[in-house]
Amino acid sequence: MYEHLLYEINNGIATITLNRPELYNAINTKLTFELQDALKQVAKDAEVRVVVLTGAGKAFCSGQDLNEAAELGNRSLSESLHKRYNPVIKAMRNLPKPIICGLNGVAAGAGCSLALACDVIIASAEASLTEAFINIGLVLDSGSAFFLPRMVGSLKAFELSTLGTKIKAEEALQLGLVNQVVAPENLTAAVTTLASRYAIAPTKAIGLIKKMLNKSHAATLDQMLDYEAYCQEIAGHTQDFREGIKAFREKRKPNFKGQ
Ligand code: T3D
Repeated sequence: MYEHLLYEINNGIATITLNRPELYNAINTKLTFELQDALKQVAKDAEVRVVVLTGAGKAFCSGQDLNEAAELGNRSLSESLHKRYNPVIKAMRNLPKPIICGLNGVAAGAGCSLALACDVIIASAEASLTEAFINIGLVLDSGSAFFLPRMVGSLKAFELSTLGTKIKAEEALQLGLVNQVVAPENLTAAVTTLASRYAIAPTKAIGLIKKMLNKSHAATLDQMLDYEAYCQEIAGHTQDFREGIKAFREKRKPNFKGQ
């Protein structure tokens, strides 16, 4: 189906694997458009209730393919971001379903941004993150300038993005850049355990919570109180809410359908 992505769906979990392992899953033009397409598929497929994003081989993603960048020569990077990268990040943040990053190895440049745009990051102890842009004379892009200071604070964000150093998984955990660090051999199991939990969760409510948290970055308390009321009204009309109440009263586990 795709040249540079693996895409599979199992028990409500869509797994998208960046698949150019020999180049540490560097992102070329084709891969960005394939990723845009895969994100459209997971958005419209009601069977999908959670997405896992991971990389094939040793790395998660090394960012823009620098061989392609050299071949393309002098071009507009702004245009490249607007057409290729930004739609991916927007689609990830607007997807009303959780996205779990299975951080299997290094994430650099736009690859780091891709990881930070996920809702949950579970890292292998061998993984690392690097805002590598500065190492080639570029600035943060693909959302890193948005996500990084919110996750680590402005002092640390300046340091990490101007020095381009590699943040190892354990340090990333201390900084609040990843949710959990596991032994490399346990990564798939840890990701699958969490994804399986989301696959039977009240998906509509999770989608709404994601929207609320996105919005809260730029909202006042008054605006958020109104937005909470608006979203709760929607959640209150879902089948899953009815099932949640019923299951509570019947003293059993709810059977959420994501509707
Ligand atoms: O459109 C636009 O251009 C605008 C968008 C820009 C967004 C960006 O992402 S800019 C930032 C681009 N990425 C980088 O600058 C990262 C470059 N790579 C690295 O810094 C390092 O390779 C890593 C930190 C990712 C990993 O280091 P290490 O020592 O573990 O591995 P390595 O030996 O450097 O790399 C392994 C192989 O992957 C190697 O190939 P080889 O020599 O074994 O045949 C290396 O060339 C290749 N590779 C790694 N990153 C890229 C890459 N090939 C192409 N493009 C890459 N980005």
